[in-house]
Amino acid sequence: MSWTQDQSSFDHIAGVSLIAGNGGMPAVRVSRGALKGELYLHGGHVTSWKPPHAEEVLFLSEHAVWNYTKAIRGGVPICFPWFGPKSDQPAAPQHGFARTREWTLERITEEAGGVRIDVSDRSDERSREFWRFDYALTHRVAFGDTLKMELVVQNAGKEPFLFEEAQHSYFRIGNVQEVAIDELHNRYFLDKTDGKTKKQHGKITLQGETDRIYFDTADNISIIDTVLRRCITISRKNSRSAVIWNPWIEKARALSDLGNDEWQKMVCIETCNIRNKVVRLSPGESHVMGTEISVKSI
Ligand code: TA6
Repeated sequence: MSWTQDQSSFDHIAGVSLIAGNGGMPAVRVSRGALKGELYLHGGHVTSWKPPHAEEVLFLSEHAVWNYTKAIRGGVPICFPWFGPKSDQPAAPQHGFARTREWTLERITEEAGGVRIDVSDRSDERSREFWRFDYALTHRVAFGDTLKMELVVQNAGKEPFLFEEAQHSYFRIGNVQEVAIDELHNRYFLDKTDGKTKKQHGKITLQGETDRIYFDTADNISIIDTVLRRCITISRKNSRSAVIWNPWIEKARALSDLGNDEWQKMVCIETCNIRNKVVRLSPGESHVMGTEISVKSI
């Protein structure tokens, strides 16, 4: 377990505790009246956010695997430094290694009526087995009326590098066939379920397996959920691509850490910089990509 901050140094912050979470894995739990949240050091991974005025917003699989070998299925996995399979090394972990590394708790502070938790991960011999560059990652997560997550990537080495990144957020919804995704209509996307064909659609609803990369878009995205009677808005900062994913029936069956029917209750809307939007950093430079999630009743 890697804590750089002693529990006594944030004892004065009400409603925050370091816990042995599922599988005994270290996590930070926020419980302040009706505001709840959880962040695992495994992957620097947010698994839960319940704002004071609404029910849980993030989807978490009942079959998620709670050990150090696999990314947690649900919440907000972090994909870095590549997205999907690594093009020149098919045996390298899908979506990069950040989501299966053990991050360090840096600090916990009060922020605007909520709690901010900073966790970090730095390159080492194991990361260099797959990617030779030196990096420092920080995930700054503020649980409050909104959920604000900023992923800071710093080039800590002596040569420039290119990377892809994603906050691969899973949202909890009433029924995937009843939601509409707003503000991406008429944007171009690559359809990964159809040979990566370039397409464009009007109103977005999901009626089958969906795996789309939207490119050249910085728009905010909303999920209109008429079953749970709420609208989730995803505001993005420095993100020029987005992904929408739902595995549907067959692919869900093939995923051992997702229940056979759970695909109906989730949709991934991912804040990212991937494909033609890879980021280049010179030595010493940093890049911040962020997602702020808010919910209102409809
Ligand atoms: O973001 C969509 C995606 O890349 C899909 O193609 C799908 O495979 C998904 O991520 C989940 O990937 P994972 O490695 O977490 O099973």
